[in-house]
Amino acid sequence: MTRTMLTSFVSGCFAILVACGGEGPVEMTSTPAPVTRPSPAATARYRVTFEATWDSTSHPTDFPSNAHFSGLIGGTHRGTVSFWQDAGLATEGIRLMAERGRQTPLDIEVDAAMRAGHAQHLLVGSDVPSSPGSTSLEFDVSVDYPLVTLVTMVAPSPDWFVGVSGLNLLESGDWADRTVDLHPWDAGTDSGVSYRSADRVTAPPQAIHRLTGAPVDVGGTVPSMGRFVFRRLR
Ligand SMILES: [Ca+2]
Repeated sequence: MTRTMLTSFVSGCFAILVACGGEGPVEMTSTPAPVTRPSPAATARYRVTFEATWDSTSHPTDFPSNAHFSGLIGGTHRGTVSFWQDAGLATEGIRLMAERGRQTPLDIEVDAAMRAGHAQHLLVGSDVPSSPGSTSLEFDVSVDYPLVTLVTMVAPSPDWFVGVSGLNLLESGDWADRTVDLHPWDAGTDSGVSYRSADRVTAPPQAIHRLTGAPVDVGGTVPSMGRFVFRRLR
């Protein structure tokens, strides 16, 4: 093979490679492997269990004798709405959930989102009257509304809460089981510094932020106060 022939041969191969790459499977003679992309069921049913682990061992500083969590409240929704987020200001519903453990008016905010087409189901669960303890709640989700927001007040506390915001139960194209460790948030509406601090309105309100330092930290890190375990039932 002369140099010219070799160059021509290599150039031809290169041209074929480019052509094959550019035209895709049209020229392929073997049967292409099917693309395995799970197609999620249109709806799924879940049970979420709130496993509250907050106790005098996990958070020894000033642990209150009546430690508990308020009734779960939240909703299933799509990405066009958020009921709370890191660095955002608390709505009245989030404020009263975090300060008083109330499910209203956060439920009204979810209802409004449902009427506007942003949310699908209101989630209302029971409390954990004494921590450690647990409670669970069943709910439906759909491919159009695969996100879950669910919160509960750390009680007693000024304005501290745990929960998730817009947790996506669709993972890699299918309904997934999820376990989420819950670290406390500060709603930014009450400036109390300990579990039993008297009410002290934060004016102007601060953004929602991670709660750090005493009394919830242990040696500078804040252990989780529990977890949400999401299990698909069907
Ligand atoms: Ca606060």
